Amino acid sequence: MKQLISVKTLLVISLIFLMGISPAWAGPNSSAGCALDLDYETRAYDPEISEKDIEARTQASIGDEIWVAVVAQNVTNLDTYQAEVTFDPDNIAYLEGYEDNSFSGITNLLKNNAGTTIGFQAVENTPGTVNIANTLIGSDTDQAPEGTGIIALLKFRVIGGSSDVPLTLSNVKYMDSEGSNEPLVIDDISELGNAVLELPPPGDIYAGDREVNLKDAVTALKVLADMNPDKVYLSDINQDKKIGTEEVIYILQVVANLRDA
Ligand SMILES: [Ca+2]
Ligand SMILES: [Ca+2]
Ligand SMILES: [Ca+2]
Ligand SMILES: [Ca+2]
Repeated sequence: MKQLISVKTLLVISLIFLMGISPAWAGPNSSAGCALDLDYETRAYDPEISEKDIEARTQASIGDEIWVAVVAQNVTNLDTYQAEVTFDPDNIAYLEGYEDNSFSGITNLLKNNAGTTIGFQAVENTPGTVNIANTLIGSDTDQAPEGTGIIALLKFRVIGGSSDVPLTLSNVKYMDSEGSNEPLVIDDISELGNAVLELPPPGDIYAGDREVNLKDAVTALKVLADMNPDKVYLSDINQDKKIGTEEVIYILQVVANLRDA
């Protein structure tokens, strides 16, 4: 039994984390953090918890593919982690997740000291929640990393919405390389940096150019007339997932300054 635990397999992740046995002792990662970075190309992160190179907001339009880097901050001998990213599945669709990306030169934080990981997963078991987990083979503190780095890369597509769309971290837990000994030490991470996608304003039917003007009204009218106009963005006013007279009226009211965009 002891050996099984020290080897730390997927089984450990699923038993300990997913079944929700809660930790009884604060471990070395009790002051660690986790943040979502909407631009992984800037990643000269501080080893402590900070906002340096963490882009928490970005402009997006319907149809865009968005990469989200999940960043563990200020860790100590990180060995195993789990995290959840939640979102409104009516607004964004989860496409796929990776533990790192050699093409972009991104190595998973767990592999910083030449360690080997096993059991990475980033799966959407329930709509709107991606469960992330990963673990380092063995319990070598020289391999287990310190500081800050990317622990998952998630790809989404924007499919709807016309306002701020949040991506929210929850249920983030870290275990250090000695934490799998008895008693188990798993730290609940409370310093969480969430992210927001800024979608075009309501009524921006044409071009997704973040302006509401007559072109948007004309495009909406063409849609209603089955003329299949170009550059149509579904910017839904009344949540029926289609462009109708409600959108036309709304846009005309904005254009006429009868209401704010
Ligand atoms: Ca960044
Ligand atoms: Ca270490
Ligand atoms: Ca527009
Ligand atoms: Ca509508």
